[in-house]
Amino acid sequence: MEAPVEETPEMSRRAIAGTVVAALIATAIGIVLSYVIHWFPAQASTQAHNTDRLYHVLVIASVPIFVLVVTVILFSVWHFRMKPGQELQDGPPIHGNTRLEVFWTAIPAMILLSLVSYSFVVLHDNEKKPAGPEMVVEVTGQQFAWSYSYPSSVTGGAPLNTTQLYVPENESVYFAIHSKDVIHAFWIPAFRLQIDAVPGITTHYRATPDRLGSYPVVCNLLCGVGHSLMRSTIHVVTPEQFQAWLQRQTSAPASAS
Ligand SMILES: [Cu+2]
Repeated sequence: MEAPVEETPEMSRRAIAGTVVAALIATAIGIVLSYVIHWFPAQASTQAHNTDRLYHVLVIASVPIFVLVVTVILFSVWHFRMKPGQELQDGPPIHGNTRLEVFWTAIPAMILLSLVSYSFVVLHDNEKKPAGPEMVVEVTGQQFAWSYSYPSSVTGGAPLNTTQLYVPENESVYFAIHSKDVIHAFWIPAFRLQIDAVPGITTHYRATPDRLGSYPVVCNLLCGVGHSLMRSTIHVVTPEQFQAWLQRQTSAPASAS
């Protein structure tokens, strides 16, 4: 049988140093990957910027913690593995370490508390009523389509019922969301916003579109056989284009679909 190799302090130090370097490299790779790969669709609202910033803060906080935990586990498995000749030996009887336990409870608690506070601030900001004007759009989910209604405060005349969703850039939109049958979820991925459409109650969220273009609107709650087809498009246009669109819809209601 092979004799157990006694480890010198020098070997131990070298093993720890190598592990620390590997952990730092893994952390850097994790954080860089979260930036270089575009994981999400375009950001088309101020809320999307806030939400994605929060996501990046969470990633930057989580990657080092994940790497630390995995590194300690892998290092312990490898460094303290059973060596030939130790088959019948038991580990040292350790009952605890109060200082270490206080430390590893207090630090994660502080990290969690700060992340929770920051998340709260972001969500609160996203839901805040803007100082400027706000436009209301009524959204109705029904198996298996979305329809929209622009109240007279927007049209200046009779409410406009349509299956098209146009909103002007840089103006806050208050989506009041209803359902006629079952629970749906009104999701605009490019805005990073989603809320359930629930029969009997009105839910809402606000968004300030800040990027021109057309983006998918998706029902994100299984609502029946046609759920996967329950999609629509939101068009973010300039205020002038929005007014022109409104004019076309209200003057020729027959073509409003
Ligand atoms: Cu659905």
